[in-house]
Amino acid sequence: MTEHMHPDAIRTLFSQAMSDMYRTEVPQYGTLIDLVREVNADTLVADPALSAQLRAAGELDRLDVERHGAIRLGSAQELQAIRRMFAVMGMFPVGYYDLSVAGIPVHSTAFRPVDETSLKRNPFRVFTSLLRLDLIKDRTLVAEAEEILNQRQIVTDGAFALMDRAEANGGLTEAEAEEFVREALETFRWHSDATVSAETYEKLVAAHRLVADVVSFRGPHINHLTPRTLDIDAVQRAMPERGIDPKAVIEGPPRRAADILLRQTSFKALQEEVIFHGIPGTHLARFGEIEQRGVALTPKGRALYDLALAEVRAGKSGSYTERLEAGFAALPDNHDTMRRDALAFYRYRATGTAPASKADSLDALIDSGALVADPQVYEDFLPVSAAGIFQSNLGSDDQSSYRPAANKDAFETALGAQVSDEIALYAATEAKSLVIALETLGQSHL
Ligand code: OOG
Ligand code: NI
Repeated sequence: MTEHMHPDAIRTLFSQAMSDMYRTEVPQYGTLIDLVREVNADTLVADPALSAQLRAAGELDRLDVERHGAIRLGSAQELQAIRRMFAVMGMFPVGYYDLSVAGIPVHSTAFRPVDETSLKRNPFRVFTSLLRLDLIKDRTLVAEAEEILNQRQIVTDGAFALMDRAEANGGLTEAEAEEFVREALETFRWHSDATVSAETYEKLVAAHRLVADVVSFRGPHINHLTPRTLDIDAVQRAMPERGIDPKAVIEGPPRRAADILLRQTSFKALQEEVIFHGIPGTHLARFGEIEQRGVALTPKGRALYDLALAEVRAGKSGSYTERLEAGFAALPDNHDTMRRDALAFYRYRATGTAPASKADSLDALIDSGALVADPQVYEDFLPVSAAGIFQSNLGSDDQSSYRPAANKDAFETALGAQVSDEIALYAATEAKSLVIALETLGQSHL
């Protein structure tokens, strides 16, 4: 019997290797990681209640390893190869994001762990976009782009061999896993030698900067890695002191007492030197980003979020921050109300103190302290925020808008699998945790 390394452990090896590689490729990322670690440590000291809550919910340990990355792919074959690669590390496609509404010719999913234990060990996720050449008008250029993409192989032979072996044997040994991570890393490495001429590159840029970014290189270089901070405003303020130039506004909800969903900000993409068939030039590619995560919202809560954000974005009076705060007034800023109004998802746990008699409501059990509802971290992404991040790192001249054309079916066909519904995952976690907690407390009648 050969021992297989747990996919969660392979994911941790991979996420660490990616972080080390990106630190050498983009030194500002290292600066940002250090800053986030300092701010998180300060926040936990200054807010013992938050610290205790995270520890009790089992979420403190994942904080230091937590990050997400993003890649952009050119074809269905590439997307399928990447799906198989991530599956070896326990990362599966969750959610569908249509970015065409924001003028970006891609649709996306997030590869991430899905079960609770795996999320607690290491929630590493990769926002993965597939280029939509069907939205590009210049069909001659599209044919040329497809031809170029057909000639590249983004996954090494060594990685393919180990993916075959993992699928056949149901896993990889530790030695195989280490080799697999080394091979997988090659897919996401930066290449400063483009595969196209300067002239072709300019034509691709004219179609859309994103087309050029996907088509002109040997592989889907990781374009950012994002650590999770507990205080994004503090990091945003401190960035300039460390020589980092952040984008002007933080995407997502305003600062709140009870964090919801996801707040994100990035530093501008670097102008990098690239050789186009022997001719030096530049390309805007890689950037840095930080995020603060809050509770996952139910469809009812999310509808309120979407409405508030739309109002804020349409509004003209006051500063963006003022409009944000006013616009979000309709979303109660405390977990108790959000839970009672079914606006957000929670995970229930029993504390040591079981009540002697039968409680007559869930709220009574919670008030007595026997039952605790921890907010479930939002593990996914937000399309409007993602569009803001894309735009800020592509250069703001790309504002073309496509006819909104979400096409989840086409995406799943290209993927060769269905994406999971993130809402169903949060709802299942909540329901399961409640059954177990009530059983533990002898309160299954509720
Ligand atoms: C992905 C941008 C989206 C996020 O955190 O929303 C993203 C990209 O630029 O490829 O990473
Ligand atoms: Ni990101």
